[in-house]
Amino acid sequence: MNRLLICFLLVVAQLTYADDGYRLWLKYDPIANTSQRDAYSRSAQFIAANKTSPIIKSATDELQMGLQGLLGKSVPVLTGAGNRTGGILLEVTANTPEINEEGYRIAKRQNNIVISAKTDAGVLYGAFALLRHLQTGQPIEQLTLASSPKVKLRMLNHWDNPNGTIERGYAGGSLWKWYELPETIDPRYKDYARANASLGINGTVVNNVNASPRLLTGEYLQKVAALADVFRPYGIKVYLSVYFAAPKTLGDRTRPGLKTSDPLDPQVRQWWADKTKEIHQYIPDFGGFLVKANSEGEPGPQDYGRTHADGANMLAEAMKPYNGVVIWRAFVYKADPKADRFKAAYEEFTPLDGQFDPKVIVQVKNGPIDFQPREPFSPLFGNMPKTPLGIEFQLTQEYLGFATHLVYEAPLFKECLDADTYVKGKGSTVAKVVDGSLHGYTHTLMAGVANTGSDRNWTGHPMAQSNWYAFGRLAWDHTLTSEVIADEWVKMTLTREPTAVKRITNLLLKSRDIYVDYNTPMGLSRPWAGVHFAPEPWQSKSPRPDWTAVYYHRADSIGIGFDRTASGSNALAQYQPEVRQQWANPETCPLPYLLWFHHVPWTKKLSTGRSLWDELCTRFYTGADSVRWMQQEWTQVKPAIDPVFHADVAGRLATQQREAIWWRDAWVLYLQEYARQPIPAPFKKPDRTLEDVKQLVNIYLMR
Ligand code: GCV
Repeated sequence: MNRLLICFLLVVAQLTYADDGYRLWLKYDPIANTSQRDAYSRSAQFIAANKTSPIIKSATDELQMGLQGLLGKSVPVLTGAGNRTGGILLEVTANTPEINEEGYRIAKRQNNIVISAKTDAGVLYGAFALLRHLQTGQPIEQLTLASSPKVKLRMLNHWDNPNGTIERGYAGGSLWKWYELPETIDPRYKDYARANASLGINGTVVNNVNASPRLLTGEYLQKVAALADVFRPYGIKVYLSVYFAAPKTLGDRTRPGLKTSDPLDPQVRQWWADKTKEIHQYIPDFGGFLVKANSEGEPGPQDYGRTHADGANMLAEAMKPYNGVVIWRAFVYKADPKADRFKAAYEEFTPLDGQFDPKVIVQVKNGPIDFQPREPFSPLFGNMPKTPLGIEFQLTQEYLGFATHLVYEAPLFKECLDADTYVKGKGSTVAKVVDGSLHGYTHTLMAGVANTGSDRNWTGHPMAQSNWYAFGRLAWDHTLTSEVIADEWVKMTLTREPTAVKRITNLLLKSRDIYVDYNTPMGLSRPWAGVHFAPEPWQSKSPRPDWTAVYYHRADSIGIGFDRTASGSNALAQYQPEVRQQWANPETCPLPYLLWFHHVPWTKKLSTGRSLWDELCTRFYTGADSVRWMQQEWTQVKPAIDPVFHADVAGRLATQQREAIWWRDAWVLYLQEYARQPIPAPFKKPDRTLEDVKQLVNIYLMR
């Protein structure tokens, strides 16, 4: 085919293809710049690997598919390269001292591009890295890349239920078609695995932490095994969330359930040993268990007067003959009206440091409460030196506007990872706790609560794909910046037109602060009722105080905020002195965290020169106004974006704009009743009343 014809076909392909978002960042659309395409093409005349295996096949398949799309040519896979040059060699070799087990090195050798790794999985990650390099339009003449994951277990946690729903899921139903499994394998499972492998994600917990015992039945284990078979060639292991009381509840036709699920009961221990053996018969490389116990009504060892360590160690004992791990969540808080929920996890878990079996990892949410739009880091990080602590982020936007608000989460993740615990002096960041370098943990883990679902575009809001992407990239390398990740994602997913890339990257980077400004500025948190979406800062009725909104902001006629200094709950005592001293003083506490730790008078002058009331109003108003700016920026990039994708995001931004004003009005009208101050100029009083807004919320929540 001559060059002109190829160009013509490429243009037609681009003009006629409506992007429904299914292909994520693995689009492999043709490279429009012909000299660049030719240069890449000269280096990609064949693919050859020095071994065969299912994972290596995934790597060669992906390279073939990617190069076909990017370069418009079919690249052959040879059984051996011989003396040929101008190709891509995949090499599993021990001769790679600079990288770890799953790392990769990409270098030019005798006019070939050589992807080397110690393991097949490393080669697969290298293949994806090479494709990313081409997709983002980087030169390959002097190609040398070497990268190793900093964290060993990089996994998604799905909160998917056997009935096909997803707890806090906003992208349709579950990806897993339980009813059809194991016989029918949806091709989507493979695409899910490809997307994860492209980021280096190597584990997936397929079911909700509020776990149904059904997942542990033979019927379901067969289904899970079928998923594991699809994921294995992509280096991904399957994990299960388990229901702690399963020994008691899970009888079958041949045996009734046990009388107890006490972790120290020998029969219960045997039950778990047998169940773990059975799981391995279905899934020989089973990754392990994830457990939510004695939290939000879930059963656990404390039901029998035992500790979290007793419960976790029992499962670890069952797992002893195998490679798997036990991941035990630290998301616990009791219904104690006098307690501060902020302190709960630290209080329950730090006394257990050193008591967990070496197979146990304790999984800690990034902040002390619950995935709020902005939280200080959990004080557990740094304070359990003898227990591997994994971090749990939430990708699904439970508190970030569901599927209508555009919030790029990398800055949220980074803020926590880069926070300094000071536990071993300056520079003891949360990231260094999590990657094990600070305390020498043998197991390291980063988990993200998945934002995927059955929607064609996977994540509901198409831009939320960037959060899946960002999580995976940071789980691999937490030193990457939010900007670098955004830039990559935009180029791979949306456009490579330079001005548009800049604008969208900037939009993404600002989006989280904009959301925080109209939603929960300056350390406000949890202004929600049961549905974590509509504004209800006035909400004060609930079976337990820490499920109300007023518990968190504590607004009164004097001021607003939760006093967590020594004169209040003293939660600050859980941090190292360097952190505590800075945050305990309202003059030095960073403004974004101020109301997390202080009850501040409305009239207090802040470092911005405004009073607290004026500052809060400024944030609510500028936050809501900034959504208009987001809309304008998105309009500007229209010529560079697929029209279907563009229209989808534009529609959601319009909803976001309406809802941001809703948030602004709800907060200022409600708080005004306490602050008794006018809305500062130049902002205009909302043109509705507090009652109007409450009514709107009731309609939304169908009350
Ligand atoms: C899976 C929050 C969410 C719950 C979730 C829980 C958890 O409370 O609202 O839906 O339950 O966190 O992380 O266990």
